[in-house]
Amino acid sequence: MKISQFFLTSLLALAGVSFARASIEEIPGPEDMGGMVMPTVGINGTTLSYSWQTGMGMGGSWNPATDSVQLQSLGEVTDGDFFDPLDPAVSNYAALLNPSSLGGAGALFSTRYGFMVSMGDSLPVGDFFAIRITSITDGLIGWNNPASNVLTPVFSAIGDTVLWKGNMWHTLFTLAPDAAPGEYSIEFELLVMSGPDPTWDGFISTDLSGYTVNSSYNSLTIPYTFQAVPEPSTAALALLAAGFWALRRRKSPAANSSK
Ligand SMILES: [Cu+2]
Repeated sequence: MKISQFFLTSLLALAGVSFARASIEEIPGPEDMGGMVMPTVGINGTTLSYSWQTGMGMGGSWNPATDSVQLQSLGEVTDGDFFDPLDPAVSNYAALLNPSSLGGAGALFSTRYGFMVSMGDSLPVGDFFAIRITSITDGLIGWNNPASNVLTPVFSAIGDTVLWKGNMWHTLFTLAPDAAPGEYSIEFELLVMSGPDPTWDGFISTDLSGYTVNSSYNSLTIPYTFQAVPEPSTAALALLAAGFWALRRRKSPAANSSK
C-alpha cells in the first residue's frame, strides 16, 4: 500500500513537472501582450467623453501609429506554452486558443483593449452604459469571460449590444488562424440606457429587455483597430510555397504557358 502510494505520487509529480513547463491556466492578459489599451470614459453631468489610456489610472495617451494591437496565436504570446488539452478546467480555453495539433481552433487573439471609466462622476441610479457595434470586420469575435473557463461570444455583428457595469472590462477578441494578415476593426457606440438593475454576467449583461436609450446623454464613437499577425509557421510555409512556384516557373516555362 505504501509502496503503491509512493509510486502513484511519484507519477503524479512527474506528470506535474512535465506539464508545469508547458501548460497555462488562464488566457494571457493585456500585460502579456504589450499592455492595456483603454478608451477611458469620463462623465460630466450628462456629457460623456473619452481618452485613450495605456494603463491603470492616469497613464499617458495611446498612439495607435506606434503601438498597434496585434491578434496573435497563443504559442506566439506564451513562447510555446498551451492549455492542457486533457484538463476539463480549461477545456473551453483549449478549444478556442490551442493549436490544431493539440485539438484547438488556434484562434489569433488579443486581450489588450478594455473599456474603463475615469474617476469622477458616476451614472445615477437607473442609468447604465451600453456598448453597441456600429461596424465590424467579418471574422472578428469579441468574447465575455466572466469566470474561469467561461467564454460567451458577445460581439460579432453590427447591432450587437451589451450593458456595461462601468468596471474595467477587457474583451477577448479572436480571429480565425487562416484569416488574411492586415487590419481588422470594430467601431462601437457607447451610450446610456435607462431601466431596471441588470443581472450582470461578469461586467456586462446581454439582456436588454426593459431598457431604453437615455438621449439626454450624448453618445461616443470608439474605434478598436487590430493587426492580424499570421502564425510564423504559416508565413514560413507561404514563403516556401512562393519560392517553389517561382522556381517551377523558371525551370519549366513551357508547362507554365500551356495553362
Ligand atoms: Cu485595463
